[in-house]
Amino acid sequence: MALNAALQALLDGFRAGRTTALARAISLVEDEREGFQDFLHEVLRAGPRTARVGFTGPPGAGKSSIVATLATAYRTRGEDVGVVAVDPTSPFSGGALLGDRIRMNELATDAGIFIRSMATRGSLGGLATTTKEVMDLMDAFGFARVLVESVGVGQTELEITAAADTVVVVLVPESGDAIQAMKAGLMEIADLFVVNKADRPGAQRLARDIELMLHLREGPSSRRRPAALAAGHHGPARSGSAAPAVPVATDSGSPGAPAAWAIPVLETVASEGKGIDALVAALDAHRAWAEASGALARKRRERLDRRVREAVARSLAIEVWRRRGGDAILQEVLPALETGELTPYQAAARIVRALLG
Ligand SMILES: Nc1nc2c(ncn2[C@@H]2O[C@H](COP(=O)(O)OP(=O)(O)OP(=O)(O)O)[C@@H](O)[C@H]2O)c(=O)[nH]1
Ligand SMILES: [Mg+2]
Repeated sequence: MALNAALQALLDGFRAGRTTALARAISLVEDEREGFQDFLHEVLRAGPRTARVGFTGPPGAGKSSIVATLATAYRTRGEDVGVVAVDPTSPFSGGALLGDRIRMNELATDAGIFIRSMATRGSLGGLATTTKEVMDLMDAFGFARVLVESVGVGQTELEITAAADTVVVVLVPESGDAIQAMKAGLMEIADLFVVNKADRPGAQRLARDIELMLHLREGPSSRRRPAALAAGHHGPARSGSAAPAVPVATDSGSPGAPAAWAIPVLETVASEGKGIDALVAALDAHRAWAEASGALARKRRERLDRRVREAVARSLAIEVWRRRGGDAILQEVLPALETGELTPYQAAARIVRALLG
């Protein structure tokens, strides 16, 4: 799978660490231009190295504020950060309040922070697939952290967030109670809860309710928090460095086995940077736990499985729509579909036969 000259030049720029090359590589993948799979193949040889953290939660919960503050905190530790924002109304894509936009722009002038907002337009691979590939590109580019923001409402957004190593669910008192979060499927994907806007009434109560809900769901034993974990870990967490000492508590039933992850519920005031240090520590702790317990390896394996299925689905889609005239057949049979002479299933069968034939 040799790259053509233009893509080889792009690859050279990418490997040399030029952010212009990263930006162009992302466009290549987003637009699914000729050779994008070969390009991904080249850059993904090294495998995943970066810590991927996904943030989800209702609109306006403060996800962007948290991501911005976190990114700054990581920068002070000397880590480069890639940010992917999937929500079109996010300040990252310029859709929000002026104050936020100014803050994001300040962030964007830091060479150690690369921000990309994803368009919600469709593609043959789908937004979720493309976003995951953009995370892969940022990983391969060498960012120590990749932070992904998406609004946790639709299946696509949940899928994107679930593709992160660590999932942070951001809630606010205004977003309703813990039961609503549970109904929305957020309890299932959270590795960490953040109750933001803790300067507002109801925040503590919401945090308590989430704790209670987690407690009820998991049972009391798994909620015992290992002492070392609560203390947090402040060392450099660049991947590749030696794994930090990991809190390993033993459940009475299985001596020696790593304790289940006790999902922390943190309170923050992102607009003032309050609680961000604790969030940094909790994210480090989750990373350390995930590495030591095998949870990260398991997650990566599931990711690979899913990725191959997605790649197959997209290759087939490209093949049938672009290369084997699926579009032409569809246009041809549309009138028959409109009159009811053909059903969509018959039309689909005809197109699939054209692919297989
Ligand atoms: N009072 C208060 N306001 C906050 C806090 N954090 C963020 N905000 C404000 O809440 C608003 C929304 O914050 P964002 O960071 O844009 O929230 P978001 O979740 O990214 O929003 P969307 O991307 O549009 O879903 C902004 O006006 C912030 O300044 C907080 O802790 N307390
Ligand atoms: Mg946002």
